[in-house]
Amino acid sequence: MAGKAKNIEQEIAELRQKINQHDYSYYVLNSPTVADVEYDALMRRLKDLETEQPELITPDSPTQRVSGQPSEGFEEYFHKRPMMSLDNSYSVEDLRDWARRCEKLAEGRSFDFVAELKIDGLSLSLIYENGLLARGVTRGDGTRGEVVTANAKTIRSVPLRIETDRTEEIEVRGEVYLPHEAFERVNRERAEQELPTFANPRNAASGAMRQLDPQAVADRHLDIFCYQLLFNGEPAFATHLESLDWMVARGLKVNQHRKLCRDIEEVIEYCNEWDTKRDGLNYETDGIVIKVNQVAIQDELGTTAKAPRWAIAYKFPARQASTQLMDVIYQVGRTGAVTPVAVLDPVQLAGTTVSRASLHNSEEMLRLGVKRGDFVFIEKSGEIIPQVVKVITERRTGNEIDFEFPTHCPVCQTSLIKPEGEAVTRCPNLQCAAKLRAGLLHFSARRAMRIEGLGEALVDQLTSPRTQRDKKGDAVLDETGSPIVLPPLVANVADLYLLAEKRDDLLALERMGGKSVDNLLAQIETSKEAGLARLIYGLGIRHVGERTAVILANQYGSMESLAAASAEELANVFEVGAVVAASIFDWFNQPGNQELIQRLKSAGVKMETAQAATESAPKVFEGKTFVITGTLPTMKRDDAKLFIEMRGGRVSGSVSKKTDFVLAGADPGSKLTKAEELGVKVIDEEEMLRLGQ
Ligand code: 1X8
Repeated sequence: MAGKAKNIEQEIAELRQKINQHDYSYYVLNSPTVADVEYDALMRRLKDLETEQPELITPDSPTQRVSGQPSEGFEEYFHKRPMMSLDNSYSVEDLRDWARRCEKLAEGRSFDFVAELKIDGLSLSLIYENGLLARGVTRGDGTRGEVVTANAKTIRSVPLRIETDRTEEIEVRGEVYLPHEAFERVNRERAEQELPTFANPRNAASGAMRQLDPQAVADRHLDIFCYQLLFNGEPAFATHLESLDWMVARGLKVNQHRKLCRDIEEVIEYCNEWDTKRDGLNYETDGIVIKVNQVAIQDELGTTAKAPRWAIAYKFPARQASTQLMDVIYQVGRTGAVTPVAVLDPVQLAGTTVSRASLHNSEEMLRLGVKRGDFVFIEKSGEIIPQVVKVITERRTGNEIDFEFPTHCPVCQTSLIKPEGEAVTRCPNLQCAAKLRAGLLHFSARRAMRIEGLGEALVDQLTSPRTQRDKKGDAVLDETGSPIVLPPLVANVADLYLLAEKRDDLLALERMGGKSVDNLLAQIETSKEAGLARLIYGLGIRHVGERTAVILANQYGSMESLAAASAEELANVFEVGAVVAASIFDWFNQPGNQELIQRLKSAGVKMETAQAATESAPKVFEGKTFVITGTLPTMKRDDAKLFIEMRGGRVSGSVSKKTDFVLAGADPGSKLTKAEELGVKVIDEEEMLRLGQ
């Protein structure tokens, strides 16, 4: 028995080492060394062993990155050395002045500057005790921060242990940020769930760090760049560059862009270089941080109450502009959400003319306090659409007029609703034309049915009433002399599939030549094969994003079974919660939606997945319990589980006398041993597939 325990300990140690190595390659070096499936298998094996022997779990085990229950609040922590902010400079003259002050205070001793990118995120202090990550602390007010260790651990580039013989407390400070693609994903998902979107990556990152649920933080995919190293609260080495090198060597993530500069002119050159180069990065940088490299000189220069004198932030020229807010229009989205959009006096900003900016929702309008006629600052950062960031109250004349957020839908005049505690105002009318337009655009989007010829201008025409015209293009009049008005060509997504019969009507639309019509009709035809997941997503059911759509398609195999599912059944689907389940159930039970599905089906839109055949498979595993262990040769564990469940079987996590089959792959865990001890039948993937025929 002692021998076995020793083996498990050793295997656990090896697994952790491998996983840490892969994490480092992937998250710090950005160069993966292993396929996802292999990585998942290592992680699963480690989790299995740790479940079996929980006493072997250590706080630095890779399984502990997302652990613990949501907490009630954060503890306070006093920083050993204040976490100061930096003084800002906005011109090269500011920089030269600063350099002169440094030289004066250095009293003739020579020193260098180090220039690094200033990351637009939030500061975090990581405290290691005996090499182990003991605490993650926010900056707070600079003196006192909040302990957010569980959240810090979800950042995959943060090592949970540093290899070192040092016995002092090691403190690493850095900037937590959200890469652009993570930011865009977070906002896309929030929009889908109708939560307010974040104005910029910094807000999204700091919002995440203050979450009480570590799982929610992990989902946001934060990252960090480390920039300062302290041993027992004191600068670690004689120069800043040595600190950076030490951190790099210990596997901490340090931004690769930095420059040792002999004088301030070199620094200025570097600042100018990055003002344009910054667009190519996948994270936001808002300037350059310049530090005196030699710690002895830093000490000589000292600090003011707020900031060190030995460092300064050069801020890139703001991509901000001021302009006048002429009006606010209210756009109604696919789900009926009403979004206020500022109409601006057009202004040049970072190379484009901006005439619209988002105001997000009614609460944001209140926060900004905008009035019609106000001069406002607008800002554009990275790829993000322009935002109104501030009202210039100094420029008010007294003639500005308050906005009243509409009480009725600007398109269909239905009374709007704003549920208590939600930021979003919504039009509840199911037939609202604005929703139809937005719904058609969503249905045809690239991620859904991919009908690319169906742009906004065309959707507007397709959903508007038309005037009947004769061959010459003149309006046809009725006997009273009024033009004859025809109903819109498209009243729902199923009508798109009738357009092939209405070529002439399409040709009569503006900017629709024979070629555009042919292209459009070809794309509509092809979209029939988009597949069940894209179709489910394209229907625009509230809370059903792309990922949920894929899960539902895999689980149900056909639109018919999905439409027949009860809310309770839906809520039991892996990763589909009660709110999402209720929303799906409601959608299928709203008047007209079942009919819509029938019409899509008659039009020939594909409504089954490839595996749907298995849906009708005989329930050959009825009443049988399976346990899966190890890595299967071709199937993912979830797929094998689905295969079994679709045939009426059940998959359990642990082997007992009641288990009928253990499905074993490569590197099976202790479950296989247990099965053999209990005499449970062990099968491989091939045999399972055969039995399931
Ligand atoms: C803040 C930041 C620093 C650095 C980068 N980004 C920041 N936001 C850096 O040193 N490379 S230093 C700093 C601070 O001291 N408040």
